[in-house]
Amino acid sequence: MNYKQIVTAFFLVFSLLSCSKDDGNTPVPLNALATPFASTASNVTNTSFQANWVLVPGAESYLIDVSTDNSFSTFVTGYDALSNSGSTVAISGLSPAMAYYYRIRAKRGVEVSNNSNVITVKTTGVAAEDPTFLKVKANALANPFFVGVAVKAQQLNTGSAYDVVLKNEFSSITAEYEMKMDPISTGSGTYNWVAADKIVKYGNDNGINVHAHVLVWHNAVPNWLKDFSGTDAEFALEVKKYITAVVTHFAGKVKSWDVVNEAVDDNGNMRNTVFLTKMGPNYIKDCYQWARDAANAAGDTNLLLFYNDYATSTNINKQNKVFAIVDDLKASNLIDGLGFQMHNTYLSPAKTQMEADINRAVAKGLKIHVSELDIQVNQNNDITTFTNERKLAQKDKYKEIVKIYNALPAANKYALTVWGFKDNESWIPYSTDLNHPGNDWPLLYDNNFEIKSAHTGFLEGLD
Ligand code: 9MR
Repeated sequence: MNYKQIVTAFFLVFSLLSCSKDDGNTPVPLNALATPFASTASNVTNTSFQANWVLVPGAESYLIDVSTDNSFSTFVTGYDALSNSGSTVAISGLSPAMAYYYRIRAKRGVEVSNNSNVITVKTTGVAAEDPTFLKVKANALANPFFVGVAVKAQQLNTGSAYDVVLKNEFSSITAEYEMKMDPISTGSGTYNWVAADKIVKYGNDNGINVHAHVLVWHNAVPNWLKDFSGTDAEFALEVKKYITAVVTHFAGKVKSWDVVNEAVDDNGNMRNTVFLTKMGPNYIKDCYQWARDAANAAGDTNLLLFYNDYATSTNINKQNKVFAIVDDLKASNLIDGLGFQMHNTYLSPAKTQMEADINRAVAKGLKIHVSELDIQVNQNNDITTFTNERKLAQKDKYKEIVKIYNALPAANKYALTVWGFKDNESWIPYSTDLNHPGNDWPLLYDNNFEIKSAHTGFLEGLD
């Protein structure tokens, strides 16, 4: 090779190298396979979609990845580098209402391009709910707790839908109203035990825990006691007689009692009830003492005594007053647990508010009962049907409270009770007590007794 040939060869190599630089710095092979562009999915159904991309010059085939996470740490079965020679492929066998991600690489011989952009596609339809039974999952936890439901005596007939669901799913029951004073107390010293006995027997016969609700509540005072014309001291004796009779009647058959319910007003003061008016501020302590004495006298020294109230997570004045009552009872060893009703909405209370509230009771060594859980999704009456978006928001909120509960120390766990079965039988829709302006869907089962996304959220809270 002469000098001229060497110079020519040098220039040829130099110019070839220059042409092959894509950024001026990094040499890449000539005619490198371009990265394909993934385009939007088409024909989306509840179980499939069509993945699309733009063809790349020189490509012989394409590799398609489909995943349920956008970092592609796992792949949908059958879609890990699936090979295809066209510009579209049908992806099938998917689950309804789920997000999927796909990306494409071009291939020529052994050469494979970079991954394309990632396309997100959500399948249509309604998510299939997890059919696992609540108590089965809760019982398998390292630190299990009771999963409870509010019941009515008429639901507890063997073979009824309620009976079947209850025995499958729940390990605790609370009477929604039939163990309150107004149905039981028919007069001074006279009692109607029929419905309450049926509920307690059902629990006992089926190995289901019974949380008894409630001895003293201003909203459940029978007329004869409301209209009581005796002295205040005689009124107090009637309350004592009632508490003693009822606690004695169910001693050994129920695990716990809500002794006093909702004694604090929303303004953070003692609620102005007939009990406060006639018995004075010490009435709460008296009621707990009478309950404890009756249980002990009947040989039930393990009865758990609870105080129960609502909206303490968002109303700090109320929360403070409740804890002042708790401290007072605790000083006399008259309280074992605190019930947080949790008639919540899909927006409130915030996680941190619930945690702070519950943790105050944990710090006092009390058992925690989330005692009347339901989650409204239409408190502002802005929907007429239960939308998918609200279903998922409600699911998340159920998951959140169950997660908070499940994270409690073992010694503080007692039960998490849902306030009823089916949406259309809940006290929430159109409730005058709540000033609820419309329909709502607050529970775990729909009107047909099908499990809702809320139920799946409950299960996910146990993960
Ligand atoms: O949900 C209960 C409803 O069916 C009863 O008619 C009502 C009166 O007994 O009580 C409802 O339950 C309340 C619970 O006992 C205490 N916290 C508030 C609940 C909703 O009012």
